[in-house]
Amino acid sequence: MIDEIVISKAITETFYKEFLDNLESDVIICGAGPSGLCAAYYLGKAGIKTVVLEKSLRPGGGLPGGGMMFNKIVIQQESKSILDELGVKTTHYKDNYHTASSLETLSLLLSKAIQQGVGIYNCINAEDVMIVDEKVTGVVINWTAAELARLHVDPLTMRSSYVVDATGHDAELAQVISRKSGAQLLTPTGKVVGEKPMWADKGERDLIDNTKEAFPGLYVTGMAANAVFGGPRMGPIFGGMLLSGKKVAGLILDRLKNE
Ligand code: 48F
Repeated sequence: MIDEIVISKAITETFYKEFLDNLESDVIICGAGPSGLCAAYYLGKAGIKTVVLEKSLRPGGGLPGGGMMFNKIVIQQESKSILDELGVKTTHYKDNYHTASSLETLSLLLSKAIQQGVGIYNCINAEDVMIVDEKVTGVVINWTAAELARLHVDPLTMRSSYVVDATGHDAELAQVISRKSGAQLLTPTGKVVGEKPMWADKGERDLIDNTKEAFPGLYVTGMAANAVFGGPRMGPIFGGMLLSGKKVAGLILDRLKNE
């Protein structure tokens, strides 16, 4: 016999046990697009307690849509080893270009990150950061549903040693910091510089340089990195997103090791 209340208890108890444990972690990554998930996979693999917050129902950001809903992505040779490691099938197209299924890439990034022990929460919006003594110490969270319905509901908080802004083009966490009175980002202007027009080659190269700390305790990866430090957009070439995620994981690992 199947009891409806047992089902309800199983879901809520299992969720909250894990959620309570994840209220404090080493790294919180905001945004489950390709860069955020790739960072999560490498941090999880290194044994770092990592949490990913995704405001949408469906993780993946711009990944499943490929290019204009043709659900393929292009990656360059330099990033192919990441997809190889995840077990994603790639096809050589020509020269430096390989293709892959955007859906296979998403499903393997997501499942491998979860298998490395990363706690991934969809439907949760990181609406703000906590800043204590001039350093980001965590995020302010609420259900996306509360935001969508414009409900006046006070948020909760999650604490971590480092926070990663992987929120894509809008660089939501860096933006929210730059709106705080007196806060200066580690950019040439002290503010979000803003994304530049499409230029795939430069965008992909700048992205790696721009993947770094943007405010004490806050790192930026993926499109958020180019938005914050002023690199071009690059369209549906995803190698840079993966390399950026891997780089930010490495930078944070070094910081954690040296503490
Ligand atoms: O936009 P998104 O895929 O970011 P990305 O990892 O990758 C960019 C590419 O998809 C593409 C591109 C390729 O060349 O340029 O655009 O930089 O994923 C960002 C994710 O963050 C979520 C959002 O729903 C998406 O899934 N997100 C955005 N703001 C928040 C958030 C927030 N405040 N809290 C939680 N999740």
